[in-house]
Amino acid sequence: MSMRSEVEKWVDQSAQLTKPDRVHWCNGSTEEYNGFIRVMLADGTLLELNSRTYPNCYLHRSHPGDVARTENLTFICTEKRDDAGPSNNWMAPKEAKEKVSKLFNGSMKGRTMYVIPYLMGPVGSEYSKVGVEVTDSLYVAVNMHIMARVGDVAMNHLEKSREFVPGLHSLGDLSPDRRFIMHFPEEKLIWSIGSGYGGNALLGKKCFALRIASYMARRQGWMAEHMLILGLEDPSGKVTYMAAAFPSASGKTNLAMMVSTLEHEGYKVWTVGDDIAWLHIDEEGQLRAINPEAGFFGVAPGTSVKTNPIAMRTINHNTIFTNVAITPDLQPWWEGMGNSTPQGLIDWQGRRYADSVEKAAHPNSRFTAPAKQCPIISPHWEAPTGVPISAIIFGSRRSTVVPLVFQAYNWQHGVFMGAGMGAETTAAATGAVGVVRRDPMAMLPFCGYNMADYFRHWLEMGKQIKKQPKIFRVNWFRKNSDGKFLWPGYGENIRVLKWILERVRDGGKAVETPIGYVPTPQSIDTHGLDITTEAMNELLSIDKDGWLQGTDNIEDSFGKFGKRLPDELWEEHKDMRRRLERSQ
Ligand code: SAT
Ligand code: MN
Repeated sequence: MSMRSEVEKWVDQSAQLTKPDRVHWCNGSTEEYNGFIRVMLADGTLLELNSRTYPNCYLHRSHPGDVARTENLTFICTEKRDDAGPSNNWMAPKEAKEKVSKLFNGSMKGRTMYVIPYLMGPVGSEYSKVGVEVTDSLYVAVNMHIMARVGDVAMNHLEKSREFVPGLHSLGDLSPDRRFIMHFPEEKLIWSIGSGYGGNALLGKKCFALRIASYMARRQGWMAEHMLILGLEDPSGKVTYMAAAFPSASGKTNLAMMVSTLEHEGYKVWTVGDDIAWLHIDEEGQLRAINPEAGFFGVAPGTSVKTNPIAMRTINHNTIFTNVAITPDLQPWWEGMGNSTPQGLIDWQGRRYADSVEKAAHPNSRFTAPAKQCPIISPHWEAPTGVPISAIIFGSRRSTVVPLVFQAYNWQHGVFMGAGMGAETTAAATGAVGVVRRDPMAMLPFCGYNMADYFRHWLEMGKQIKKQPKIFRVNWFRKNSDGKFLWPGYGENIRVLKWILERVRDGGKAVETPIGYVPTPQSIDTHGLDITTEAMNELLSIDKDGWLQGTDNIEDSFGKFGKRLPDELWEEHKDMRRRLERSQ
């Protein structure tokens, strides 16, 4: 059977279940995109923004109860519960299908089903993969147009790759009581109903490119990671690539698009991706990364000409905004845009904003913009073979304990560092914000199988890489006792990347400490930066009690995996505790 017929067969089955009035196959063209936009403007699901300042930009307001990923309604449905592991919600595949097919039954009646064949990864890359999403949401269709490579390009790739990940999506009634984001990794299938938002609904993103892909990657010997990819150009013009894992809404987009404050010295950043990396080992044993996505689905609040001027230039045309506020002359607005609250503002729910206690833009409001519009997009961002990775960075928000930057002793220690990473929760998922939880490799909500096996896979991959990338931990978010950030962040983070680059090249001064190699305060270039010596010392200080407490938290978190957790990680844990106890 041709691959097209395979896709058709699955689409027919989906249509029989959901009973749409019409089926539309997307071809990915600009005409199609524009046509969809017109329909959405007519039915009110989109509002056109100021065409002078934001040409071809639109606002979508989601259902107020559907504004972020819902981790409690996200399931990994493997035959055996233990294969999903203790960090995932689990349901048996049969039970999941019975339960959710009742909700899909007739869910598209009176509506159109859009069939979206899409390619994740550069055209012509052997690392790229095809998904097919069927959805009754035009909002999803237009977002997928931006976030992935849609249409014939995917169907053509499929003829060679001969494998696709089907994803069935329906808005249902948008009630969280009937919302399920189901993954069947063993059959590489996604079923999502009851949400139209972000990672719940744009199935190419977290559902495929992380949860299903991580499962495939382990079997096939590669890695699917929640990482940005950037190129750091040095004064000689050489570009070194780094991949960095941070939880959602923790500054990946800002780091990936950073305007370096050391540009006059010749240090400059190139963007390859801002959210997901697929990592492969090539024939020479070199780790290489591709960005499977074609767009950015970034957090709007906090994005400004000061914090991320590149993003501001990326998103002022051809962009879809979701749940931001608007000014009376139809310009998008959010908290932290760098100007004062405009008069006559309309909030994210379409109400007049009167300086209420609530935010005008939802804290998880987003922009969807084509990656190619980024002024500093790397010339290699679509290279079929990807870019070579020399450093891996783990980062998260931690107001205390964790220093600005430090380096793991070696790969195994780095895997331990990632696996034990604590992170403060953000508005990207529903639930409390600012609570510290263990978020291994920033993949806690995104690993499609037992994370103990995932750690094992990291350890095994390390053995196969000839020149192992060095592994680092960063934290831009440490605060002093007054609750003020110690580090300026944003473009000044280039100073930390510069030290990382030096370490990659076996330079850069550091001291050996119980937690890893910590830079000496002088080895971070603070030239021209208004920062006190005390602040630098505090940023790089080791809070022994805090770290000992951390090792207890890691013990609890590792303990949940039982015997499946690799012994190597327990050894690293034991060694770190011993080093801490011996230190003064
Ligand atoms: O909603 S998304 O999962 O796409 C964004 C995020 O939470 O990282
Ligand atoms: Mn993300």
